[in-house]
Amino acid sequence: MAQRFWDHVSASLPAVAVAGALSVAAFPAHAEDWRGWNVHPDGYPNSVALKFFDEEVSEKTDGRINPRIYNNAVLGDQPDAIDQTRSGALDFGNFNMGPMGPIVPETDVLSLPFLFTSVDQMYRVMDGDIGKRFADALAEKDLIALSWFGSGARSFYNTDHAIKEPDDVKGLKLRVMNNDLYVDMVDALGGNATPMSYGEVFQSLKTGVIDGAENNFPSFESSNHYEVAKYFSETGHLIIPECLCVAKSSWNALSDEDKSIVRTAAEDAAKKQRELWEEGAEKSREKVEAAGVEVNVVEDKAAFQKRMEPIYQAFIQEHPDLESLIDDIRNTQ
Ligand code: GTR
Repeated sequence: MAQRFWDHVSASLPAVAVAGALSVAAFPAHAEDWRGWNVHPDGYPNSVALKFFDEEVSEKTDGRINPRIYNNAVLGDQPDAIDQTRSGALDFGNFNMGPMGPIVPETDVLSLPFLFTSVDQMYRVMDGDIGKRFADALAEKDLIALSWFGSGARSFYNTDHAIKEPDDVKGLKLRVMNNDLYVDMVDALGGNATPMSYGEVFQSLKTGVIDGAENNFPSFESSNHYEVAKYFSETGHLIIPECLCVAKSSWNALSDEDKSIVRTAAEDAAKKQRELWEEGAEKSREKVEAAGVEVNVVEDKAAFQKRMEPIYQAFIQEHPDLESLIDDIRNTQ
């Protein structure tokens, strides 16, 4: 895929930037060298699992396929990377289903606040028939979802005060991922949502362009947002799965034997990621608390949930065909 990736880069960047990218990334020349996207830094649970995937695939295919994950979103921000993987300019990536919604509407179901009651329930859903249904919807948009990673539960954090009840969100400017459902979610709480790429959040918090954002403990910590936002309130409003997705064109170029090796490696990488997540989330929590972040438990989650009802109503009105999918997820024990 090297040639197509290169064409894409050279078509979209000025010559100086292209020369810079060449010297920084030193793109390998063989067609079987796979380039993968990851937003997180080295050491993050997902990054460790993705590195394992790289090594496992290279080893088990005797070097026929050599995936290499590029951390820290150096290959672009998430919505661009999803597009690039769909077109085959990138070969694989670890994508959150939040920014996937605008491309694969079915996955928007997973961005409905308080849909899942626990991370374990989310795993059970995604590992079963419903997960296959999402994988089919992604495949129609040229993404082959091989396994599902977790990303804990997302909560609000900000620079000003603890959020204990919905009205505490009033007037706060909060960064959200690129999906209108999150804008509606923050609106419903009386805040002002600002969709923005992950990489811009730290500076925006620092300069006061935004007052806060929402994420899980590992991201709050590894992005250094905790250095600026000292109030983390455990609303746990979103539990969103992430895929290890391969570009359809890269997938179709594999032999059946290699497909099976790559799929198994992706499934094993997901197992690893889920294990590492538990431990990592606890460590991140301890680190931010030690750094002076005030973490508060939100007692009355039902009050937040209640504010989300109009979002569900509007969603079902717009996508009547997805109502039974919401019910099926809710009914999964
Ligand atoms: C992280 C997630 C990333 C990205 C990021 C964000 O928790 O793992 O894929 O979606 O949040 O907020 O942009």
